[in-house]
Amino acid sequence: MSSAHPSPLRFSRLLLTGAAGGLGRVLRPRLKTRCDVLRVSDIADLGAAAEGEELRPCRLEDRDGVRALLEGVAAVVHLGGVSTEQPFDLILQANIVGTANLYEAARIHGVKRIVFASSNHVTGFYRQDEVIDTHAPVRPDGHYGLSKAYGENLAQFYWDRYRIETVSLRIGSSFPEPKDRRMLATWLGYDDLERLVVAALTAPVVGHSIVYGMSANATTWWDNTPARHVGYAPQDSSEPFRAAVEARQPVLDRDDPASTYQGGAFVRTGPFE
Ligand code: NAI
Ligand code: 15L
Repeated sequence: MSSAHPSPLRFSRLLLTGAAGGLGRVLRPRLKTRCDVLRVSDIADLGAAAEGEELRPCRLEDRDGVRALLEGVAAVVHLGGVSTEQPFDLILQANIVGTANLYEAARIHGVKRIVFASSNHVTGFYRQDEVIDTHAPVRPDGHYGLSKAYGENLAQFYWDRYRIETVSLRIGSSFPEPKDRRMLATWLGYDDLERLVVAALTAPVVGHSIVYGMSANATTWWDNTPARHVGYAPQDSSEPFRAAVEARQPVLDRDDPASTYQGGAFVRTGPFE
C-alpha cells in the first residue's frame, strides 16, 4: 500500500540552488543524507561532485536552463540569488526573474514542494520593540526585501493556482555565531538551519506557510505560532554569545535607524546610483 505522506523523510532527487553560497555549503552535505541524488546548482564554483551529487551550473535568469534544472526533481531548496541590498537590476534578474523561472519550471515538471529562502527583510521596517507573527503585513526594508516579498507572493500564487507547496523561510541571520547585538535576536545557528529546512521539506501539509528562521533566542521579535504545523523546534540559542557580543558592542546609537528597526543596517543601505 502506498503512503499518503506527500513528503518522505528520504527523497529520490533534491535540488539545492545557491549551493556554492554560505548556507549552500552548510546544507550541501547535510541534505545529501536525505536523498539518493542531490543536484546542486549555482553560478559560482561548485567544486567537485561528491558521490550521489549532480553538478548543474545555471544562471537563474536563464529560463530554459532553469527549466532543465528542475527535471526529475522531487523537491527544491531554493537558496540561490542576491542575498544583500544591491542595485535593483541585479536583484530583478536573480531574485525576481530567477524565482519566477524556478516556479514555472516546477509547474512544468510537477515538482510538489519548494523550500524558499526568504528573509527577515520582508518585514525589516517593523521596530525592534515590536513582536510580530507571520500574519503581519509585509514592510520590506529595500529592493532585496521587496524581491523576497515577491518570492513569497509567487509561492502563494503557485499554491493557490497549481497546488505546489512552499515553506517560505524568513531567515534571520544565519552565520557561525551572532556578530552584533541585533543578531542576538535574529541569529539562526547552522544546526537549527538544518532542522528548519528538513522540517519544511517533510511536514505533511504546508500549502504556503511562512516561518521565521531563528534559533531559540532569549530575545526575539518574531512569533512562529502560526507556523507550528511545520514542526520546526529550534535547539540552538544566541545566549551563550551574549556577553562577548555586548562587550564588543557596548553602546548603541539610538539615533541610528539600524538600532531601531528589525532590518538593522539594511534599512539605510542604498540607493545605488
Ligand atoms: P550567498 O550570497 O552566500 O549565496 C547565494 C548564492 O546564490 C551564491 O553562491 C551566488 O553565487 C548564487 N547566485 C547569485 N545570483 C545568482 C544567479 N543569478 N543565478 C544563480 N545563482 C546565483 O547567501 P547565503 O547567505 O548563503 O544565503 C542563501 C539564501 O538565504 C539567499 O537567498 C539569501 O537571500 C537567504 N538568506 C540568508 C540569510 C543569512 O543569514 N545567511 C538571511 C536571510 C536570507
Ligand atoms: C539577509 O537576508 C542576508 O542574506 C544576510 O546576509 C544577513 O545580512 C541577514 O539578512 C541579516 O539580516 O542579518
